[in-house]
Amino acid sequence: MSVQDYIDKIMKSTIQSTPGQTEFYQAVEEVLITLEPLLKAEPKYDEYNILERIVIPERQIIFRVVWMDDAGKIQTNIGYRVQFNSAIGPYKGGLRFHPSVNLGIIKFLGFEQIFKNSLTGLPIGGAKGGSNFDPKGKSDAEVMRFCQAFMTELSKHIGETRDVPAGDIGVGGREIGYMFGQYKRLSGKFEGILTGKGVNWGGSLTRTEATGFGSVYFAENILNKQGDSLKGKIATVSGSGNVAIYTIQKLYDMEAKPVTCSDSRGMIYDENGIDLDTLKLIKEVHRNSLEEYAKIHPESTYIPTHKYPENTNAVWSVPCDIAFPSATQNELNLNDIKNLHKNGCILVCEGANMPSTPEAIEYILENNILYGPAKAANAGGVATSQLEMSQNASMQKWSFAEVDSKLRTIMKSIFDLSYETSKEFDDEGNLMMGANIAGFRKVADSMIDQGAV
Ligand code: NDP
Ligand code: 2IT
Repeated sequence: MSVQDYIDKIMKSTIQSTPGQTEFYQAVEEVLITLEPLLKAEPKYDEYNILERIVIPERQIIFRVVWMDDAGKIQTNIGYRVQFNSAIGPYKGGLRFHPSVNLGIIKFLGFEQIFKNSLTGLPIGGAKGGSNFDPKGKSDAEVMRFCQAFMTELSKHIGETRDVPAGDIGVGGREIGYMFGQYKRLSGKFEGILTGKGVNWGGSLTRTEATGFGSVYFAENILNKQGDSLKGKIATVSGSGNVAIYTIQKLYDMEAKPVTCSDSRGMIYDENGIDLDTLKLIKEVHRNSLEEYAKIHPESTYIPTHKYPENTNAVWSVPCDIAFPSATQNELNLNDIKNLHKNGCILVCEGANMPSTPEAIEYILENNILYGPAKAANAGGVATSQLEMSQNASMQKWSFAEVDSKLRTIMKSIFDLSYETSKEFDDEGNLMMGANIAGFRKVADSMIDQGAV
């Protein structure tokens, strides 16, 4: 069977056996297509049925989460944990709380996590979980009761050498705290079963900042290779959550100017550069809409989402040198990348998971726009989570500077590995191909070593 037929066969059986999981198919197809040169060079992956195995999670847990709201009414949500692949280490990956969450979304995230975690060079397998619970508009007490109910079931499936969840969209320090507290109450043990913990109770310094910082370090590596740097560059950033905020912060450290941010309701364009203190106050402290930013900075522009021109994201119509999609999947489409290209954007660096549509990626590659693919560019978060696990296991606490320096080294090594792998397969600089092949190869070879499991 030709490699193309092998890939088609896997896609077909995936769609047939797991109907309706659109985002999952998108993530699988992207990886399989880029693996083509490796599969041609190494027939052993076909012989050992690696593709057939790798697209099926080792285990998926789906459960009912029942909790009581402030009015005394019983509420119900669905909880998920997809333990995708443990070939190179215990399952590791975030939890997403957002009304859009379904099994297909958790599976796309879990599948990508396998290769991202492998790329970090650290011993962590791939997983993802979450719930269709919407933390927006809920009181702290409601969020706490939900988190406790969620952890009551999840606790049966995790452990510090088994599966270590963390944050993602809608899950930050507050949610990790409530879940950690509940795990401790149930088990009677103070264990590193989650990462992103508070720094007073087992968390690592720099974990909060790590994904955004890492994404900017990755962009700097890409530019350095071209003899360029971030200094003086104008950047557009989408999102205004954990990843976006610390992307913006690190861009200032690197003497670039971030001029946009966004949330689900709208976007801000501030030509003078986004005011980080105001952004943190609105989003981290008050959990409010970005509309508040324009009230504090009347010179900035606020555009509500419903006013975006048909099928475009207003953030990507702002002229920039570099774009950092850092909100959610499929937030940058073909129209958006054409707008960016027209306005002189030279690099797209993905802080979010799968933020660019397949058509946008095709356009990026065809037009030689520099590209930091998500699995590589946003791996700083999970890498630092593993540093948190290391500190927990050895009962140590490292300084901010020490963790930040390790993070920077890891991002450089992910860049180098992706770059060298792209060269090995005669497509120098195609980091998407390089990252996917490098991430896959280590996991696939480990699966072969471990036999029929
Ligand atoms: P947060 O919940 O902290 O922030 C998410 C941001 O994106 C918010 O501004 C939110 O707006 C916006 N957003 C979420 N969903 C949508 C949507 N459907 N449409 C428009 N805007 C939306 O999440 P993170 O910053 O942690 O995550 C952002 C991205 O980065 C995700 O793709 C995540 O998977 C990825 N990621 C996160 C890592 C981490 O360590 N946290 C690590 C690697 C990747 P609003 O405020 O209105 O909700
Ligand atoms: O997508 C991701 O890499 C994350 N949400 C972070 C996962 C982790 O375990 O820190």
